Amino acid sequence: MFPRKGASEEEVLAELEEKTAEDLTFDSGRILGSMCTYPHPFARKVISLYIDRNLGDPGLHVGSQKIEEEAIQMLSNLLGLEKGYGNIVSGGTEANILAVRAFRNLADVEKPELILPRSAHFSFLKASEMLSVKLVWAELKEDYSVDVNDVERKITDNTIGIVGIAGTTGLGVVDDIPALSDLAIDYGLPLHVDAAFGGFVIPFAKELGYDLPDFDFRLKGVQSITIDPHKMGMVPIPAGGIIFRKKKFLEAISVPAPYLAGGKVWQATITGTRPGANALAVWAMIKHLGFEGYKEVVKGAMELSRWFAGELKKIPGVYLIREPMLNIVSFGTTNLEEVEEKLKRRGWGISAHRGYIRIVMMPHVRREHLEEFLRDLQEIITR
Ligand code: 0PR
Repeated sequence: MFPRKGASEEEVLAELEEKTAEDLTFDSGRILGSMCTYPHPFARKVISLYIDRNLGDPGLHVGSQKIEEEAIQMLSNLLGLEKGYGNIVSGGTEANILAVRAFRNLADVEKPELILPRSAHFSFLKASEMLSVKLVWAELKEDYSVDVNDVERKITDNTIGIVGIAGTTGLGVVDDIPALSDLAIDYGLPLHVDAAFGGFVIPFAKELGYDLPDFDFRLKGVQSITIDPHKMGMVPIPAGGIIFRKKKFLEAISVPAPYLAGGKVWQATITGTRPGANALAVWAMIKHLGFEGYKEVVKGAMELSRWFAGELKKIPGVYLIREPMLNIVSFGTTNLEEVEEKLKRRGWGISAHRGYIRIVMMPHVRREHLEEFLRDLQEIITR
């Protein structure tokens, strides 16, 4: 019911506290299966300072728009591009939809088809439905990366583009993007890389010496990349990123918004009115942590995941789905569904995929949390 009379702030806050008591919180250490984390305090500060900025009307907030642009350039640089074109958006879903939209709008085919790995995120189902693009699924190999030969077999005259994933949702697998890039060039098709998760991990992990495939604009077939600051970038939700190699992709999805304060403005994002504060927080976090700062975060997360994978292997009845490539460790157990149920009942926020449990070493996950989790797991399994 919409209340006729308002309540005091104290009353409302008390009710909120009571109702959210059911929520799991990141700082409790119980959330182990999420790709989100407790936002960095500095990002929170920036958000609260600039909460009123609207990038949907950049003529009003000219400075903020320039900052968004700088954030896009810094992300482009991270991804091996001197100048990129894109936006800070609401998340990986919007970014992926925008990439498919650009590919479709630029392709001159009647029945557009997109080839993507079986491991692709469900956001592509939304893109498919909204944009009337048929999804053509490519099979995975034994190591759960996409079978590039199968991708090639599935190319037709109706193909508008190819998707590769740099950090799959379930297992954190990085596809063979170099081979996909070569294929894309051979067939004159654009390649989109979904690095929603991996974008803020792989560049740092590579410098730390982890052996991971190239995945970004350094590969000439890659035309667009999704990279989400609200995952490993530690920026508050919503903050996704879409970067295109060329201006034509952004132009292909831009519509005119003629009456705004800035005069005739072109808008490519799905959302109209959209948070400037989050784009500013992306910029501020990159400036504040720098490459070295993010590298430290990734170092901790990668080391923790290697240690955790090793510990899991010691528990009889528990097996890894594959050796982790990034900071995601997924494992199966005997009586998996029962184990999942019992873990959840003990208050663990885990992500139960079909056939395995996914643990994501986000910055809020610490070794002591995982030790407690391992004890619970062992207890449940040996009972
Ligand atoms: N691409 C990939 C590879 C993803 O893993 C995800 C989200 C997306 C795109 C879509 O991103 P948005 O959710 O930002 O639109 N992957 C997470 C997942 O499905 C999303 C998530 C995050 C789920 C936090 C749960 C959670 O607690 O696991």
